[in-house]
Amino acid sequence: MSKIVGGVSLAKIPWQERPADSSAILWRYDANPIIGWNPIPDGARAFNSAVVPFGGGFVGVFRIDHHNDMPQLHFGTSENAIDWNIQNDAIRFVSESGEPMPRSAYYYDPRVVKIEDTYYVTWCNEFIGTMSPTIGIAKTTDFKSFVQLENAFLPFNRNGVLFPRKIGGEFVMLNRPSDNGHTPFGDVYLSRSPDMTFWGKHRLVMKAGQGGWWEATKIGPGPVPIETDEGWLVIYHAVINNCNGFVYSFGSVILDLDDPSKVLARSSRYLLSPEKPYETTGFVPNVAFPCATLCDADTGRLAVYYGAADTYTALAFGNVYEIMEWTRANSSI
Ligand code: BMA
Repeated sequence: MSKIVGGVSLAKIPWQERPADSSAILWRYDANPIIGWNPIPDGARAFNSAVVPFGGGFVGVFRIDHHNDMPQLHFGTSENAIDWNIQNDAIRFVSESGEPMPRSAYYYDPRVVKIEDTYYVTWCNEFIGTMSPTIGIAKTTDFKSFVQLENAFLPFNRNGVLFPRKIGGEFVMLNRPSDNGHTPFGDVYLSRSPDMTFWGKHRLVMKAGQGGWWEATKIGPGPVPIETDEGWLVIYHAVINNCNGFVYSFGSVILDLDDPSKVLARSSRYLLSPEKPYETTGFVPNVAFPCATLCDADTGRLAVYYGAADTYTALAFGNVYEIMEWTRANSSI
């Protein structure tokens, strides 16, 4: 049995037991969605967002699409990680010297990770002046001041997901090179940096389609990897293109601890795929897009935060140990 490494005890994790009549490996919160339409005066939809434990409670960086459909990042707080108090004003990033940074046209799909004593936010950022996506990075220690660093990559890239510790003395980021618009392809790569500024030593981690049609069109890293003594557990999103367009599900992969460009096991089936009305109906139907987890290292309990239909924020529950076992038992490699 695997063991979570470097995690935190999180007795306050949102939790529901698996329904008695279910054998699902991930099961949905029965009060989903936890955030609905028009969550703040300036914003229409909050989804694909990131939450972390902080200061005895929880904080989040939320993707909120405004009434012009342009996404911004908003800070929020919660006592229970279910009921969120989200600020109406978008996060204003500052430079290392405290000056306001130039505004990008869009900011979306944030991830938040704690590395040593600093929290890093990564997101899909406009490479200013190009309307093309790259990975933005900011750091904070107090969630009041967010210091924006250099973009990680040239266009085009989406889904920058940092590992929660340095590996071999370097920061490591999963990412998904792409093109502009509704990219019809995508594989997962890994890049390393000695200083969170210069990124290189790029490696292919995995290509779309290995496990079947559900992930045939494109894949991308989801929440921050979870360290266990048997490898990094990574939840990834995966897309099929059918007669009605893209359908976004998510699956799991286990990466080597010392060299996470090596895949040890990869699910040949999805963990969760759009089924419920809040997943199949909304601004973009048929999207389940995970960007964060909370994990209790004592029990392995896992709460997965995912955007539903590019409209809602939803929660699903599972157990890290079960998902590790299930990934290996259903591996496509
Ligand atoms: C992707 C991203 C996600 C979004 C998904 C479905 O390309 O833009 O933010 O959830 O498409 O629209």
